[in-house]
Parts: sequence; structure tokens; C-alpha cells
Amino acid sequence: MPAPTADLFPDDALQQPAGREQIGDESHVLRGYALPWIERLLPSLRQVLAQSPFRQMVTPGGFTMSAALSSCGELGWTTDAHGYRYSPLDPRSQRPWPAMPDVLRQLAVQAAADAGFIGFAPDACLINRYVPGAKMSLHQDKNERRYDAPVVSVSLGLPAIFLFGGHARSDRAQKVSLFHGDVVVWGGIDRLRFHGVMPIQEGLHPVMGPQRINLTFRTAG
Ligand code: MD6
Ligand code: FE
Repeated sequence: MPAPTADLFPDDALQQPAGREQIGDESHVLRGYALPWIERLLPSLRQVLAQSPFRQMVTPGGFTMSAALSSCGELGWTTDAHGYRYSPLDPRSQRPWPAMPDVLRQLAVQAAADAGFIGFAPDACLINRYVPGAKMSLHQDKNERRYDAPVVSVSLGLPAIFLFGGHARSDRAQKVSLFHGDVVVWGGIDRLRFHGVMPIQEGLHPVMGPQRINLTFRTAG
């Protein structure tokens, strides 16, 4: 006979640490994980963006991405008419991307460890800025040299609906709401799942203003 609590707690989400939601076999949302870091994180982010400001990039297919991009770390993700790739230089300045601030690296490494990926060593942090209406079409993250490291994604500012699909573009995507301070960690068997972001709704975030900023940390090289 099941324990008397069985009906009260039918959901195995309750077996997980508080604020940790599993969205795939090896993927989790850590709700509010970045909130205690934000006061230290924002000044570092501002310094990075003063050196390498947001810019809109063009895909190899000739479309201007609605999200504006920057990067920090040894490698930055770029796109232009010639393709998608990681580069040690900011194409705008032809100088190295700003170094990855310690506070950003530490947040990413700790979040990865708490989601089961010990020893994450990110060398790239892509910074995406979405104003209302901006979106990210379904894609796979596959420009990295290897896929054994996870991706750690930090959401700041306006909420987003994250689309988390399968291994084929046509697989039905689950919708996951992401809020200021949420961190998504995914890897392993989920590493190459299609994903995207629905158009950001109009709004004004009390800390970040009328925008969403997403940081994605990867081992790219
Ligand atoms: C975004 N994120 O949330 C876009 N990729 O703005 C991504 O493309 C992404 O959040 C890989 C892993 C996590 C992500
Ligand atoms: Fe991605």
C-alpha cells in the first residue's frame, strides 16, 4: 500500500532541491539562482559592454538577427555572410573580446555543478539583448568543438518563453517561462536539442528596464 502522502505528492518534482525544475533528462531550470549574484554581476556586465557593445549580426542567409549580441571570454560567437563561428577577436574592434569577469565565470561554474556538471570550464560567454518583439528562432548550439560540456544560460530582465524542442526541428517544443535570475543548465543527452525564444512581450523590468539580457556560457574551443 502506498504511503499516505502518495496522493498529496504525486509529482516527482517534489523530490528535487527547491527551485530546481527538470525540463529534460539532463536539463534543469534553477529558479532565481542568479538573484544573489546580480548586484556584483551587473557592474561587470556594464564594463564588458563598454568594451564590446551590443550589435546586430547578419546570418549566412542574409537575415539580421532581432537579438543584439556581444561576448566575453577567450572566444565569442559571431555570424556574418560567411557563416557561424567562434572567434577570439571582436569583429567590430578587431581586438580580443573582453575577458570573462570572475563573477560571471563563478556563477556559471557553480550553477553547472549544482545541476550535475562538475568541472565546467567555460571559455565563451555570449550575451544576447532582446527588446520587446525580438526573438530567437529554433536552433541547435553546434558551433562548439565538442559537446561534452553543458551550456549554462542566465536570464535577466523581462520574462521570456523559452521553446525547448527535441533532436529534430519538427519535434514539438515545450514552453518554459524564464524570469529574471533564472538559470538553465543543460547538457549530456540534451545538449543538441533544438531551442528558441518566443518574441519578448512589451514591459519594463524594475532592474533591467525594457529589455531581456541572456548570458550563455559554453566550452567552445
Ligand atoms: C536565450 N538561449 O535564452 C537564448 N542556447 O536568449 C539559447 O540559445 C540557449 O538558453 C543553449 C542553451 C541555453 C540557451
Ligand atoms: Fe542556443
